[in-house]
Amino acid sequence: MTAYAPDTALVVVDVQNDFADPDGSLYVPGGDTQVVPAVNHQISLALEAGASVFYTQDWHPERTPHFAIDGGIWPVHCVAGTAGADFHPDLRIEGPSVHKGAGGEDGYSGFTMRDPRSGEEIPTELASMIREAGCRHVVVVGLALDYCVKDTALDAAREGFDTTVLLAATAAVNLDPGDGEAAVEQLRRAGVSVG
Ligand code: VGL
Ligand code: ZN
Repeated sequence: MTAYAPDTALVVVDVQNDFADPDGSLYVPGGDTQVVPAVNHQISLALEAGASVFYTQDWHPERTPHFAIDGGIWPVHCVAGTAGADFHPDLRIEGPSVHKGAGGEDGYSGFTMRDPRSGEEIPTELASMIREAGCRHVVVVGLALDYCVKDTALDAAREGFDTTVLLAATAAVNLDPGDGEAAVEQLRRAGVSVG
């Protein structure tokens, strides 16, 4: 259980239809039934305590090396401006959203994007938004534990934020069974609290 305070940022990762709706192209089991209500509960607790809430959205062009059709590993998902990229309709929206990947960048973190050609890491505005809100603690929830939640939390810790991932408010893709558990191990080794 996390105590929220005014210097906490709750980062809600990629609770979008393609991940959270059973008809989405990259549905994460439990995204709708478990994750959306659990995330909404965290948003309520955060707001009651005066914490800030931020969102990320996976936001791809129609063609990108992120997708299997162009050499990546994923089905087409979260194409900018489509219904699949919209927030799940039941998600409470209480803060700004950072869109990642609109220029065809790859990578999973809400804090950085990777240029698929040069491999260069490009920061998003998320870290500065969190700092400008006066936050030192970051709580990460949303989808998916073994990709965007993990990489967002690892980057938050690298940025120097005291970082927590709430397992009850996330779920794993588990492309390989055990990916979710491996993600938890990796997070703990990096000094992220997993609760
Ligand atoms: C994600 C796979 C591909 C995520 C994004 O939000 O975890 N996973 N793109
Ligand atoms: Zn993606």
